[in-house]
Amino acid sequence: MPETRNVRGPRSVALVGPYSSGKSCLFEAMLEAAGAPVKRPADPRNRPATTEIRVGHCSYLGDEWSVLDCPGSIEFAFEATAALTMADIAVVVCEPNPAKAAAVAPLMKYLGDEGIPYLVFINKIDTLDGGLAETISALQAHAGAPLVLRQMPIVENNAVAGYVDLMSERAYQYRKGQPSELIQIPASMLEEEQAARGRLLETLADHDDALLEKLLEDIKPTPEEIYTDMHKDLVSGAVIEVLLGCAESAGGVRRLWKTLRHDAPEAAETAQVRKSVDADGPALAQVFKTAYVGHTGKLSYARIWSGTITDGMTLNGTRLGGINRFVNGELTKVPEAKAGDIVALGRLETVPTGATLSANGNAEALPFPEASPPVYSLAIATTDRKDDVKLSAALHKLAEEDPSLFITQDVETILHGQGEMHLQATVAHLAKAYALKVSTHKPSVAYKETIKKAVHEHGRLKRQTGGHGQFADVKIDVAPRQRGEGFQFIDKIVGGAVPRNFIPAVGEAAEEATQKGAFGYPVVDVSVTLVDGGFHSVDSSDMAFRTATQMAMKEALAKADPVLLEPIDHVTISVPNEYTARAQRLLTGRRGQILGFAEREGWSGWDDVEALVPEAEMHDLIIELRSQTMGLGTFRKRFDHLAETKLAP
Ligand SMILES: Nc1nc2c(ncn2[C@@H]2O[C@H](COP(=O)(O)OP(=O)(O)O)[C@@H](O)[C@H]2O)c(=O)[nH]1
Ligand SMILES: [Mg+2]
Repeated sequence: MPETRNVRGPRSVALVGPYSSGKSCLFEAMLEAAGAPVKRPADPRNRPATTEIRVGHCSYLGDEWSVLDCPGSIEFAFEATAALTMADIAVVVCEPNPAKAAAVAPLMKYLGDEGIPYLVFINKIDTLDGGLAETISALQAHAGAPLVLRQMPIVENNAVAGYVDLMSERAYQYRKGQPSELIQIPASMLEEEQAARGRLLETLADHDDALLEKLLEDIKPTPEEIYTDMHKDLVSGAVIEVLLGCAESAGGVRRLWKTLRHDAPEAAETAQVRKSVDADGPALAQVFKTAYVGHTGKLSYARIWSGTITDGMTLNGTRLGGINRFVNGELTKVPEAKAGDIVALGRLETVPTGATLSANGNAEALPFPEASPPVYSLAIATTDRKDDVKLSAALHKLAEEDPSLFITQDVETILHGQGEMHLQATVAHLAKAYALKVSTHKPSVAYKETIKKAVHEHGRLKRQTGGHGQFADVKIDVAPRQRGEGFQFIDKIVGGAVPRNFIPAVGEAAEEATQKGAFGYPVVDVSVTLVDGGFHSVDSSDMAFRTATQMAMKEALAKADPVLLEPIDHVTISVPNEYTARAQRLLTGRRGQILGFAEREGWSGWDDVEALVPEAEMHDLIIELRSQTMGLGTFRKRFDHLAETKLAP
């Protein structure tokens, strides 16, 4: 049996993996197995998708843990990424179904790239149909290191009844909601068990010459040797340990706990290796989530990397108002928290998500993940205009809580996020937490217009109203410019046909007139040249020249062959290459002009497809892309140019 390591400080494990693989179920089973109180949903088979990190504190065999249940949906990936940044180890929860293996690819790549130790928990083992080999090899195709299957399922009457642990060579029978029972390895499995154990040892021997020598000389390694190798290789990312279980009936959950207990790095190790922080140093913490909770106010979820944080101390210039632990979904106040802990800190009003906290506020900022650029947008408006100020304040807080939400405020207020579900959850939260009635709609496209032909126009204002009249006369040439050149005003007056002091008013009025062209959209890329005009020594004024110019511009813009311009985006879709052709069809179906495709840099088996796509076709692109690529396709876009269009908006 492995010796108990002397663990310093509480550790943290993040449960991640594709949507519906059973993370939330496993979270509850783990807390329950650790004897912590757990709130289960009324109907566990119909639980709503997790959209926010859930934290649970517990202690297992004397070690303290924070378990982080992360959302699986790509639309809430930022929450999961933030949690992973804080965790000592990740458990990638997936299903024994090779067809679903690709869904784990981006996550495994992220974990590998970031050097976050992880193991794989193949959940729903009760649904195993046939062998595990296909699932393992499908997962292996996306993993950056060899997967080592540590357990073999024991199948009885076509159902998984338990497992053989290939490291201890012991067999266990699952007992619903109870610790598994030690049994004999079924005789029929012995041969297969030996072969599987051989594969496990060979993989470990790839990183341990002493073990390799023993294997070659047919000497049985000691259990301690194997456990030490597994721990070392898992922490360094050299191998990925694979466990099995059934979260629903708590099968394999204690085995998972014991593995975590043995193999997860200590908080101090994580601090040192991944954060370059000395765990014995002064108080240092990092905020990974911000939430505004009813009357409690602002809560900053933070992990403490070194030292001790006590209630009431000053962090980054703000006085701490409460340290809370997460017990059974409720907050419990504690006087202090020490290195390794994950707690919710109260009332750090000026502290944003991602901030590094220290007593003097001068600590070097620890890295924090950046949110993916938004892929879906919705315009939002209050149903009652007098709520506008309230909406704006609420949105500000929402954006602070959720760094993957972006807000722009121009003609419309637009929410930009990670998908339809993400923005729906945002709007639902807005309605609930801020009692705001809002409606959402598709954002309008920023059409522009321009002209195709140069025209000459004459504008003349002559008005006699009683004594003092108004007079101005302008002759302008209005001509198209190259796309992107913008507006230009040229003054060609010679001999004082229009006095100097009125000319700026003509220029300003000409530019103002481009705000609304023949189709009602802003006019871009035109030049206006003042060539001639006339004035009256008493009746002329800035005002009169403005009006005359406006009249001339209106006529000119209508006569100069106006055309509508639509914004075109440069779009790069990333997909596993089996979907490349589909992505291209999807783009051409949206009036996209394909520029080409190439291997996605750093992503084996993925392609980037580039195209120019009208913005008017972009609104629900992500929805269709995800539905056609098992949720894996993503894109990024940037404005490219304005193009003439005949489509009426
Ligand atoms: N058959 C089976 N179903 C499971 C198991 N674990 C979870 N589920 C079911 O899978 C669905 C999704 O579970 P959930 O924990 O919400 O998944 P999450 O999205 O990964 O958090 C629920 O209907 C669960 O009841 C398991 O071990 N076996
Ligand atoms: Mg969940």
